[in-house]
Parts: sequence; structure tokens; C-alpha cells
Amino acid sequence: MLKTILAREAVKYIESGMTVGLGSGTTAREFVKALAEFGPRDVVLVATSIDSELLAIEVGLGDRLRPLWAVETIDIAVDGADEATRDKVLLKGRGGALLREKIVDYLARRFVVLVEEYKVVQYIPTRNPIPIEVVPWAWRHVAKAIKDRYGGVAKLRQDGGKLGPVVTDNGNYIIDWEPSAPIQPSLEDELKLIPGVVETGIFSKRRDAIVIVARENSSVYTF
Ligand code: DER
Repeated sequence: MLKTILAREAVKYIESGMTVGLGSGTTAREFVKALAEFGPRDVVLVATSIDSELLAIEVGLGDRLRPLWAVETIDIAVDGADEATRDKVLLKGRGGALLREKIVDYLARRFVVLVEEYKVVQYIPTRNPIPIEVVPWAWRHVAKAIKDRYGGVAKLRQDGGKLGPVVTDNGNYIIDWEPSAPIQPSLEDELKLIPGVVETGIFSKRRDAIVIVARENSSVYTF
């Protein structure tokens, strides 16, 4: 499975004594499993979602977990992405964990991104909406401000597991915005000027990221 191949490649970057940011999503889940199986034991882990936290406990790494406020630095963060351009602008957030992911991914000294090759795109967004985490109380007016300023379609993300909107690990809602054209990375900052916007799924500030890509034939390359 390509995600497993990517995960095992990422474990090679993990050294004894490191503080490691655990991303969220199906690829990041494979990394947590690979870390438990092949990684050094004496690491400190900071999870970016309840999902990653629960998995770390499930695979026997629960005693290594710390909340972000309990660590001085993060040596390396390993995460997936929904889309990635060759100049390392990422689209993330389909898993709804974008806020804590961005905090950890931007804080980390090194940032490793794991994607299958179909996720490497010319521009973002190519096939996914842009997730925007918002204060629940303001969601309707944030959606209207986005549409009025930038066009496209902005929808409140509904929860597949219960009636009503998705509520993030931080108690917020997510608006999925489908712009009518590819966006400029500068929108990452512009969108946050709208009162009520907490964070966006545009990750354009880690151009130093190490992006590990898995081809269909299971070979990997890095850029
Ligand atoms: O939601 C997220 O930000 C995830 O990291 C997502 O971008 C990648 O999830 P996947 O590994 O399940 O495709």
C-alpha cells in the first residue's frame, strides 16, 4: 500500500530523542503505525488530532504523547496533504484537523509531507475544496464574505456521522470553499482577515518542506 511505503520512508527521518509532530489523516495514520513498529522508542509525540492521539495510544505509544504546551520545540512534523504543488504549496484539511496541523507543521524545525503522486498538482485547488475553520457563531457571515469577495461556492461541512455540521477538535465549524479559479497562496493570509475565520487549509509557508511522493509502481521520490 502506497501510504505504508510513504510512512516507512518518513520513519527514516526520526532519530532517538526527537519531539515528533504527528499529522492527521489516513497517510499520517500509517506513519504512526510505522513509527510504533520501526521507529526509536524514546521520542516525544505531539498529535494534531484526537484521531492521531487515539491511534498512538492504540499502537502502544500513548506514554510518549504530550500536549503541545508541554514541549519546548518540535524537531520534525510528518503529515499528509490533499494536494501539493511542486513549489510546495499544500492544500490540507479534508480530515478536518487543519488548525492543529498548521500550528504543529509550521512550528516544526523540519516538515515532511507524504503524498501519493496523484496529489501532486499544478495549482490548488485542483480537485478539492479549500477548508476554512470558522467560529460556529459566525459561519453564515463568513461564508457570505468569502463569496462576496472571492466568488465561488462556500458550504458548511456536514457531518457524516451525526446530523448537522462537522465540529472540529477545537469546537469550530468548517466551510468548504470551491473558488471559481485557482487561488494565489497569498490568500492564506487574506482569508484570515475576515472576522470569524480561524484557519485555512492553504499551507503555503513551508517551502522548505520535504515532500515524499509515492508513484503508482511503489517507487518513491522526494522534492
Ligand atoms: O486533513 C488533513 O489535513 C489530512 O492531512 C489530509 O490533508 C491528507 O489526508 P489523507 O492522508 O487521508 O489523504
